[in-house]
Amino acid sequence: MTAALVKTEIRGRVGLATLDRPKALNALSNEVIGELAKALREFDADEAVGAIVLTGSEKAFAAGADIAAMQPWSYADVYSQDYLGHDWESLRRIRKPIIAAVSGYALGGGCELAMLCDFIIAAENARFGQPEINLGIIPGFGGTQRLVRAIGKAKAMDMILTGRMITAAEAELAGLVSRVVPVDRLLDDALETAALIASKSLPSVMMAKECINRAFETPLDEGLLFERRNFHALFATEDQKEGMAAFLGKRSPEFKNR
Ligand code: CO8
Repeated sequence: MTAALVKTEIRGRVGLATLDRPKALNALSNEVIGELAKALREFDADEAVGAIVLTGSEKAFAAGADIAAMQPWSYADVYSQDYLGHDWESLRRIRKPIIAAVSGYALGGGCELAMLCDFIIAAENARFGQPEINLGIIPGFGGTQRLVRAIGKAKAMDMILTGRMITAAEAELAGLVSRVVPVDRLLDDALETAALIASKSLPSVMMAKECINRAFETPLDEGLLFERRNFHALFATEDQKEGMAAFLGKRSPEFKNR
């Protein structure tokens, strides 16, 4: 039996998935992504989990797609296996919030995987980049789309056309990451943040995620209507009654996630 490439555990109400392929700096082979997709789907289906943290090692969140595996592939190989389809695509259908806790390198597919998460907390040593151009290819898992939305055209063009890496500080300034923390605080900070999110009412958390993501897919008019209808729908939950009663009663809410 081969060792797991993605370690999972549940801490409180937080599902923690850790990429664990240290010898290749967590290079994202199909096997790694297959295991990750399965782990995240299980967290998504588990009532005990309210939020998810995805992390790597101190040296690398993930140094990209597996270059050794890709090097010999022909067009027919990547097309017929629908490389970056299937498991890769299924990652974006996870409905619970996912925080990427990034230390070290987040390059190529690693940067794209972090961007696919709902937000990124970076350690001070984090380095983000889309170096595919140095390999004679381009980003293939959302880099040309999500990076532009995250940091704007000028910086995205700069990064993708030159392949240069940016530091955690530059990533924070550009809006790619939500905050930067010391390396030794990264996991605790991400887990505490996820635990805070998991303490809220899950339907409202999931709807908020869905509405924010819809902002990238629709014209403003449609997005506002989508938001308003979901807002209305939350008045059908017990947690809305509880949350507002708790506020008025000057006590903490006890959410039941229904
Ligand atoms: N694939 C396979 N193996 C890798 C990768 C990778 N992406 N990155 C590092 N490794 C391996 C190295 O080959 C090396 O193996 P070995 O010890 O057997 O020689 C080991 O990891 C350690 O790496 P280095 O010795 O190079 O470590 P350094 O500290 O000197 O350098 C770097 C670290 C700067 C991160 C360097 O390893 C590097 O530049 N890596 C490649 C980064 C890169 O180009 N990434 C983009 C890959 S292409 C891509 O992601 C396509 C995206 C399309 C979507 C796919 C979604 C995943």
